[in-house]
Amino acid sequence: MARALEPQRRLLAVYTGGTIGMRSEQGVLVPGSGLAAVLRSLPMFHDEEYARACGLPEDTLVLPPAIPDQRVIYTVLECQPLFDSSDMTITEWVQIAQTIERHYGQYDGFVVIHGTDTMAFAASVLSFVLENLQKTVILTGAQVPIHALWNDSRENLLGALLMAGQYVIPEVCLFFQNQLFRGNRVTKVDSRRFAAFCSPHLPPLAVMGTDVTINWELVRKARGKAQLVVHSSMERDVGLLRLYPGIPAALAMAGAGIVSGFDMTSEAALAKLSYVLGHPGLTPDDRKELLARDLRGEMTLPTGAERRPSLSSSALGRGLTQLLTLSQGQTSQRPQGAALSTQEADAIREALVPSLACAAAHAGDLEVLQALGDLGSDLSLESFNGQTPLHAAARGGQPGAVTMLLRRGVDVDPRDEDGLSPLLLAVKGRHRGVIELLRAAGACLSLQELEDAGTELCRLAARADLEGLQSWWQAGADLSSPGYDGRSALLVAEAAGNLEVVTFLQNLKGGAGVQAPGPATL
Ligand code: ASN
Repeated sequence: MARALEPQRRLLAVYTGGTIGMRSEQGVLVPGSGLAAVLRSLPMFHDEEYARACGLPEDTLVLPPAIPDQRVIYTVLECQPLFDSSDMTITEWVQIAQTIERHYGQYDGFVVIHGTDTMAFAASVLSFVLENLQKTVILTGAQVPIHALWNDSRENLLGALLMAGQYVIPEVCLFFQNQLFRGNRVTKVDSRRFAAFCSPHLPPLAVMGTDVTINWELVRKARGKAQLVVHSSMERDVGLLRLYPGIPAALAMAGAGIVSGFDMTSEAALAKLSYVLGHPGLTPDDRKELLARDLRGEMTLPTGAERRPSLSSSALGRGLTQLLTLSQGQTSQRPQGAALSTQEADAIREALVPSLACAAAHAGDLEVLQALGDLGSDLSLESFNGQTPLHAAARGGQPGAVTMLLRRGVDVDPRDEDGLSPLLLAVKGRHRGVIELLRAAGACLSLQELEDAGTELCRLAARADLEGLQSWWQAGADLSSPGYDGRSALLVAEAAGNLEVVTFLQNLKGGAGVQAPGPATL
């Protein structure tokens, strides 16, 4: 995804209207046709000599070389009619996406010349309509027409052509005033200054100064060789409601259901609603789930929400559960098009249950765990590395899942392929609630685990990790066990001057004892 090095890169510039080409008609600015001819007359936009030598057609222009041995050749496609962007709607934006789709194979990248008034909406809509982009799509426009002596049209358009011509940034972007933004993150903030747009919650993907700086870590990766998909069925009947202090509940349609948009701009939220509600064949739950997901980089999810998707709320989780019920003889629930024999369904079920149960236990997804148990699945089955759902629940620090599994009678002290027990995993994760539950059910550290503990205890004492030491103590470890050099955790803590740890270990010695409490009963 670095700089594209082909000697010639071909772009399609779709001119939809906007101020950039506007001319005055009876004192009023209206979108002006013939942009290609204007660009042809400006040496910064066209190298006539090179074009003639290559025999380029009339509507195709070529930039002077920005770097040696590479040319950006671009064809201007002028829309009929041209728009002031405040007159544009989803219908026109879907048409732009379809134009890109029609020419997708012929060009290396796309520039959409658009009015600024609704460019943030257009960029947001296009980001959802165009799925699996492998090529750069950049919207740009201007505050002052290209015909004016002092204008921003030239640098904005030239910058957009250079970015799309030289780099593969497989997203819908917006270029303005030397900055390349993710399209669904921008909002228009000024109608008079040249810096008309800002991206309040995401830094620019690239900045053009004396050098071009690209923030590659922000740029979305193309999905393998996936085909471009154009979602043209967008719902038009969507609206924006601004919340304000004291807004009446009836106006907020309380009870209609709310899905958090996190840091999405209102432009992106509106476009996403239109995309998700217009997507055919989805249930209301599917739509809610799509709305809550980051689909095109339009919002930043809190890390916890990203890491713990609920299997029960996902189409995958439900589909799998439905599939699993097939082997229970409930053929009436067979999904349309599924033609599995009972033996095949049984084989799939046996293969899937351990991994599904482990994933559900680790995420604390009691609903899926319960559903799997109710199907008669064995919840002590081991997954690929010998770990059981109890291991997963202990590693994930999920007391609810641990309780459910113990109540279903699973073995409390199973060992995985590396000899690790759920209790040891809970200790390593400092999951005190889980440790308590496992100890109460009779789980014990093995002799080997107890022997190995000495060195780990000294390491924790050296780092003043009181919680770590408490976890080992709670799990039944002898905190006076020596480390590899014969010193105890207490000696190490004293030497390091970790007073809190010293006090804790001395109290154990004097009172409760350095030896941990024995297992109680559940
Ligand atoms: N009214 C114009 C438009 O959005 C404003 C502009 O392009 N600067 O088409």
